[in-house]
Amino acid sequence: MAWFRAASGVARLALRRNLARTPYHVARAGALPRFEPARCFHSTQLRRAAPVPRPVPLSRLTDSFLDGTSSVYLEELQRAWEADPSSVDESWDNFFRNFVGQAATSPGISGQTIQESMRLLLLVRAYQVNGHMKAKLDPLDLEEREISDDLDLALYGFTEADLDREFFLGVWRMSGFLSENRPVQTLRSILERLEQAYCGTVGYEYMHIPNRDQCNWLRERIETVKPREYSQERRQVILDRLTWSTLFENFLATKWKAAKRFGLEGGETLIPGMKEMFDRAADLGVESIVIGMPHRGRLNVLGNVVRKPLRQIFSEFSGGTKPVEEGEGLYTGTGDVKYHLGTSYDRPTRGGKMIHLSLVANPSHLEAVDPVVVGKARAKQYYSNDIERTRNMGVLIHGDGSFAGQGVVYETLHLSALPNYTTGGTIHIVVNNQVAFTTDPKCGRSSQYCTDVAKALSVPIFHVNGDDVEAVVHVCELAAEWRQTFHSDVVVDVVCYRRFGHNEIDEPSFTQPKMYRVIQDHPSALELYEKELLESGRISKDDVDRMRNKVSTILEEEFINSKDYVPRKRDWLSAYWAGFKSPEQISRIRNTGVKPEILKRVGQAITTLPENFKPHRAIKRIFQQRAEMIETEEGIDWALAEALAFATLIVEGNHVRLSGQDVERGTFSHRHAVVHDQETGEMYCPLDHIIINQDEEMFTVSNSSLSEFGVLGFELGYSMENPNSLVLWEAQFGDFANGAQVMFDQFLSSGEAKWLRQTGLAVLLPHGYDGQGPEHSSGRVERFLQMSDDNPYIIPEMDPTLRKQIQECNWQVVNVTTPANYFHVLRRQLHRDFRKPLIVMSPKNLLRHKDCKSHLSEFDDVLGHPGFDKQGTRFKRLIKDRNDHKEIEEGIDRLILCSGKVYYELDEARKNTKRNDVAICRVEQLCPFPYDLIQREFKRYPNAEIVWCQEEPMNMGAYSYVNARIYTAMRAISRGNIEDIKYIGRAPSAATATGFLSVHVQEQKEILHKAMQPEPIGFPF
Ligand SMILES: Cc1ncc(C[n+]2csc(CCOP(=O)(O)OP(=O)(O)O)c2C)c(N)n1
Ligand SMILES: [Mg+2]
Repeated sequence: MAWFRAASGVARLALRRNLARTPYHVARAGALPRFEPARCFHSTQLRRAAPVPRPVPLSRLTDSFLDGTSSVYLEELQRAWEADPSSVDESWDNFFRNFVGQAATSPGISGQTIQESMRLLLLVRAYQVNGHMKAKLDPLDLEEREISDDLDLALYGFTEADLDREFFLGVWRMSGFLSENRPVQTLRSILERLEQAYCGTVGYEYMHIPNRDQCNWLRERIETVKPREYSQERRQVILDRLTWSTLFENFLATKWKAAKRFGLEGGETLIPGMKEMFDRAADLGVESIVIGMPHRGRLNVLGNVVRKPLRQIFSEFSGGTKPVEEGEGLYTGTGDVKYHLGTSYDRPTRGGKMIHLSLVANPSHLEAVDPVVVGKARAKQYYSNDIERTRNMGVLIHGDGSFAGQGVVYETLHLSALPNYTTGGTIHIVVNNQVAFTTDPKCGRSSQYCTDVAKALSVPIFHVNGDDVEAVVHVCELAAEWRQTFHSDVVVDVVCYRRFGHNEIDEPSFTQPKMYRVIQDHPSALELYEKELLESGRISKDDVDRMRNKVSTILEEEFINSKDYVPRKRDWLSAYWAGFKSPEQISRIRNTGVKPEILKRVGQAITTLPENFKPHRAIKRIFQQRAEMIETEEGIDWALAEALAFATLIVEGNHVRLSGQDVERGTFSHRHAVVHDQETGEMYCPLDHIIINQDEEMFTVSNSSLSEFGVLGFELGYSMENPNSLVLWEAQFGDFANGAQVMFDQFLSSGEAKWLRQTGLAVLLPHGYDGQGPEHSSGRVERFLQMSDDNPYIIPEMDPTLRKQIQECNWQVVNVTTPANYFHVLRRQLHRDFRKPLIVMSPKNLLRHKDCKSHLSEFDDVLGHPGFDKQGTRFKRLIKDRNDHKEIEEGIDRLILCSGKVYYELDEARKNTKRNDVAICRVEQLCPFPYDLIQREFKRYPNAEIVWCQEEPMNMGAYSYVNARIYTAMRAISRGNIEDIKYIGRAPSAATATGFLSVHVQEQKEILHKAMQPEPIGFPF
């Protein structure tokens, strides 16, 4: 056991280091020591003696000192091995085979001691884990990093005398360096190999990945015997691509000296890297790539990677012309700055294939586009039946500051392996220019690398020196290979610099004087590569000049052509959207009623559970009740109405996808879209079984991760791909939706106006005052209404045959009160020739309210059935009073307009007070405002005082929005002025609701009391 005592000391030391190591912080004091194996023995590398190991609790040891997984001592392992050699890991089997029986200090089989063997192995592992710390990543050579002790030879007890000794490294169940089965190597050559593999211009971080096969796959590619070598032909292509990237920026800089373009200078190798990544991905089966990226280098990517015509880019840069559509109007939205626009093109790859690239339009809000890209990629996979997820992928470009700082990055990363959100891996490229606007990394993040957030996932991170274009190309290709092999995310961190200010007008020396002194004299990556190729004789000066001239000439030509460039084709409808209408083309209003026999048939399908299925008793009862509702056609509740909407849309061939926190059961335990067998745990989703051989994903309902920003963004991206889908995101409570505020502000409310991209995404926000306190009462309808762009003082064309009111508005905001109306508003989303976001203030206590029920005849399209009017059965924008009032009711003294569940309380109060002279109308669609129907009701009750009643505080709810519009409606028919609109509701408040139930009850009572008070209501309340 002498060997054991010696070896275990070293093993413990190593394990302690690996387990207890805290993240390194960049120490910016001393210069980065350069490792040169021959000299280092006399300098920094052997300064310290090996520290005395401290005991480690058993619980902190892991299973194998190589894989970092051991919980037993070597002694125990040896006993087990002696009893049965196959009972231990092959690595230990090898170890014991070679060393057991030898004295700890006596030379081993190949002339080395047991301790030395152990130490060597630990040294190799140290490089695998921490080699990246010593990699030469910073092109400016300014970053000062503390190199891990683990890479210090002295720690392992070696001296200069050992350098030329030969050592045995063993055969291990590990690919790469340790598997070559070259029995002996000198310590010098071992070190050289380690330095070459791990400390060159690429730093590999992968040892946090717990999967041995994946680590081995990487080791095979990292620990190669031969250094990377590109053919002459590949080098020419790389040089050509780098020339394009560099001269493109130079060209823009000379033509538009004072324009902001957020140039890529200092990070130009991104372009050859991306192109080579895409070529490799195409070779491996990728046909379509969805790209998301921020401002930096976007024009370069558009021109050189996506291949948007240069003349178009230049034309837009010169101020741009608004697009013209032949034979149609001039709908162009409000537009956006040039570096935010999206586009898509097919580009040929080096391997002779075609690849479709779409760059998603994005706002200034950094990283907000991330989940949108991933959602769009997922939708592409669904529509192209890409079951393996190898034909469509997402690529996200990030900045170093934003990748580390923006929470949505983490939220997006966490979607990556969820069954209903995965895309089989997103490739992330960080353009790490080591500064964020004016902020240094040390002030911008607490982690060592800006990419550390990605270590939450088991994915590799490749840090690469952005000045070494071949290294950038190499890791970009490796990333594509990883993604296509393991179907998971991967990160490429291109460490570069920013040659100029944050934008071209900024002065960077105000804040980073030292850095910019170095940058001033630093040659570009193109100059470095040209020099390298010239010096090695791989290319001639003539070749270089010819390449540069060719690019400059084309840029000039395209610039001249840009002056006459007239954009013709509206660049906003992808193939699936052909025939959809812009806001200026009228879209006929359609019925949303469904044939009674279809309703019955799907109704049965969605209320039936398989025979042998054993649901929870309560669920069984719910499904029985639902079946009865279909059978008797009476009492259809909210959940069944929703399921009927989904089912009928699916029968019509549409895709339905509902996602959000706990949506399968439903926050309020009402939906039960997925039921669980109480014995087997098996799950059954009735909506998956409506049509024969229904594709499992055609109806998707999925509990999401606990994120709003990320998940809403994902669904938004998903919804943009194909119009024949109803995509819904439901918040747990509407109150939480503001965690996704950027999505609402930047994408949902304004995306169409800025980028001419439509979406029919429906957002369900549980809303209503029922005493649950300030964070469980309000979906903040006021915010959505404030963002609505319909003019409060202009009544648009309301004639049903000419009406484009919804098309012209940025979205629809509804607060629906009956199951049938909910059914119709959901179906309406698809039964039209355009798409608009739908914000639904959805109910909580109406889900089980005795009066909140609909008859099946309200869902159908039968003449004479309730809801069927001249134009058929449709969503009711306004529900007139429950009483069957005639066209003119002179005896009504008060007309209460309200929206949402307060209607039922008002109706109840009216019954209790027997106020038959009060009429109550429900404004189901708040935005755009139903002027025609409101005016119809005003005319019906010529003598009534007009009251807006809401349960929200005055500064919230719909009051501010409806007030101006009610006034506009009144004024147009000479019905009064603003002072004739009375308010009933809570007083203004900072919090959305009281936290005291008793106060809530009292407030609610007062609202109802006031609504029914006999005396007139004063102005304003
Ligand atoms: C969410 C968000 N917050 C703040 C800003 C303002 N802003 C614009 S660029 C920038 C710095 C970005 O740094 P980095 O991510 O490193 O990208 P770089 O500009 O260096 O390429 C900031 C803070 C923004 N655009 N988005
Ligand atoms: Mg930066």
